[in-house]
Amino acid sequence: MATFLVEIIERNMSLLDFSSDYVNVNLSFPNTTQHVASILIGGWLIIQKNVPDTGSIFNRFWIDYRNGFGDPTGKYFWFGNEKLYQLTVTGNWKLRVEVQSNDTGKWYSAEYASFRLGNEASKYAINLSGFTGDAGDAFNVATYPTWVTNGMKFTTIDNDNDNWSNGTCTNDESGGWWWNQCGTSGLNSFTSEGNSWGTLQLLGLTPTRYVKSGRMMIKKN
Ligand SMILES: [Ca+2]
Repeated sequence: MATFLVEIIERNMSLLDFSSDYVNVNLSFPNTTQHVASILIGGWLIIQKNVPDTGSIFNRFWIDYRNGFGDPTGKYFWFGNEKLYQLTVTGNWKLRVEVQSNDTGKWYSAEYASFRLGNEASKYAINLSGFTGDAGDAFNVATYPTWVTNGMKFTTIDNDNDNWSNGTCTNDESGGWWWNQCGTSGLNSFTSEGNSWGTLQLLGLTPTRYVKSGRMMIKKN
């Protein structure tokens, strides 16, 4: 299999709403000719950003979540499930989630030592293990089995793969995600009270589960 390529083309970019040093990269994928403008922060590749107030931008169809949308230098961004699948089959990748409490403004983080997506035929099912961090493991809420989203398929408004038989968990506010019935991790809403990282509340860290801003990133081991 071809190797994962990263070409550094620019340094020290400044992003809206997040302050840090960034490296802008082009990604080249094995088996395809596409090149994707992307951003690394401290070696982490940004795969999602959300600052609620972005209209219904996350209320999108399967093909959009498959291919990706938004701008990694802007307020919202989804890297794309197909590219995530192609990257995460090339070796072991870590996932880092950073969330800002809508109540307190404080940031928390969750890391998973292993992260991969299945292919499109598997509906890009997510597989996570090796949690660490102070935000809690909202993908694996042991006390609420129907909220465990680790292992779930991806669901969009036009491709319902969740476990809620009476409808889809992806409504106007909740956006595409790996839903169960439904879950307490969800960062692709366009409202502050749609985005949630439920372990913030379950662990007593914050009054509610709601997330003001958030981002996700991956790094190859
Ligand atoms: Ca359903």
